[in-house]
Amino acid sequence: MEQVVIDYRKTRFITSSPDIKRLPDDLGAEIAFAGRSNSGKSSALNAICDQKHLAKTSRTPGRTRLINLFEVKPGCSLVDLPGYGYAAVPESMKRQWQKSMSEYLQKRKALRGIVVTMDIRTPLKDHDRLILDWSLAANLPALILLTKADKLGVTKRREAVGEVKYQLSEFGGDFRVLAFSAWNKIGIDEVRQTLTSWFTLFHGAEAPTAGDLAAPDLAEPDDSAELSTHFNPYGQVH
Ligand SMILES: Nc1nc2c(ncn2[C@@H]2O[C@H](COP(=O)(O)OP(=O)(O)OP(=O)(O)O)[C@@H](O)[C@H]2O)c(=O)[nH]1
Ligand SMILES: [Mg+2]
Repeated sequence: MEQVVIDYRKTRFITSSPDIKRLPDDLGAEIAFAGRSNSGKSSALNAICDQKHLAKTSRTPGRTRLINLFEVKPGCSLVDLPGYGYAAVPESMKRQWQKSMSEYLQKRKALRGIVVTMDIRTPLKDHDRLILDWSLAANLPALILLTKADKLGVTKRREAVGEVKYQLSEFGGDFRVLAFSAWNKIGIDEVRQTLTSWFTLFHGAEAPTAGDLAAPDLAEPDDSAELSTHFNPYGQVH
């Protein structure tokens, strides 16, 4: 098969939306970046696209509050989602972000795969596990980026990747785990290759996924009952 090359540097901002109703038509192929607040989603997206200010980044957690859509080429887009697990925002605002994120994951037919970012020093928090479990149940491929890998030496980095792979073996899924640094450009080529394979494999095809499966419940334990009917692999009633 002819090798497809996608030039991620051509990626351009299309729109920001508080909910999926205001996104462009649900066509083509989209790959979403999900992860805890401040884990480096927006920075990863910028590094992959080799552009400094495509997605807004910040030292303050909770920078990305809307669903942000970027077009790589016609029919292929990257989506920067609001982060989860950030405590210091008003409850109502948190609910709104989580709702828009869950809604996107649950309903967007164009979704072809997710990139889950986790700080390499603190991977696999509860909500990360929930989202990975959900992706498995939804039959959606997931790529795990252990971000800020520049904070560790090569040996520790390798150990961290090995540990996460080991922990995930119990999930039974075929997750790809990469050490990544937006600052030092670690893992960029590998991520691009994976994204390109998802875009080409599933382009134009029906989503391999989500169907009617509810999105992961990423609400905090004291969050609104409205979200509590969402898929929860651990069976906890929130
Ligand atoms: N050392 C290091 N810091 C990074 C790296 N990538 C991101 N950061 C820092 O981590 C912080 C958060 O980065 P963002 O990309 O805004 O994180 P985010 O996941 O989009 O955060 P929210 O939008 O709040 O959910 C910023 O201070 C970044 O400079 C990296 O590769 N190495
Ligand atoms: Mg962000």
